[in-house]
Amino acid sequence: MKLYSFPGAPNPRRVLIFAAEKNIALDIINVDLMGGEIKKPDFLAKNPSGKIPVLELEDATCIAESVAISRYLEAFHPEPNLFGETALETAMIEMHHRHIEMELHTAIGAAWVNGPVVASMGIIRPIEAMRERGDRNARSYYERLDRELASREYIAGDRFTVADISATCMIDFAGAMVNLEPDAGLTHLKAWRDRIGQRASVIANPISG
Ligand SMILES: N[C@@H](CCC(=O)N[C@@H](CS)C(=O)NCC(=O)O)C(=O)O
Repeated sequence: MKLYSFPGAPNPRRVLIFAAEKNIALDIINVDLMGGEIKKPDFLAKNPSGKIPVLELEDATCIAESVAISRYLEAFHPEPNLFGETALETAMIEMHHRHIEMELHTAIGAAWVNGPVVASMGIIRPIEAMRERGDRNARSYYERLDRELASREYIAGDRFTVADISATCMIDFAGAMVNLEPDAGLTHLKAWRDRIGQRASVIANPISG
């Protein structure tokens, strides 16, 4: 299986860490993200959204969206389970994962696309009020996570799941590229990040690529 990726990009990194947890070997193809390769017809035929990651199967079927790819991998490699075992656990992981994606990822994404790095690429016109709101919402979500992680070890409960992968990839990206490193005073969030950072799957797939 081929994975279209880019070193350090947060969404492909979610899949790389997920696959590493399950010891799944992927054939990594790094696209020319800056050169606009993923907006050209050849790549749009693989993913009409023009984004990575994309998983290409042996028969050339392409799966986009990091969660869809991860679910596919989990179906074929169920161990270790990362999406939930029982009905209740699956629902709880899904709930926390959706909160991370729809609230934290959205906030960091707004701060990123309206921030100085994207502005310097001249791709879109930044809106400062959107950057400020994304920044505020991300920091407020960090505080929420810090409160939640005071009473449990992982994002969705007492074990490592896909929700931890999505959260760590986005927070690492926010710290490295969006000037949104969590405050050092958020000690429960920091302890969680240190815990996640010790995993072999995360060490093997650093944010810097
Ligand atoms: N919801 C998608 C997001 C994919 C995404 O935004 N990927 C980024 C790289 S981390 C990308 O391709 N950006 C290029 C662009 O949007 O033009 C997923 O989870 O896979």
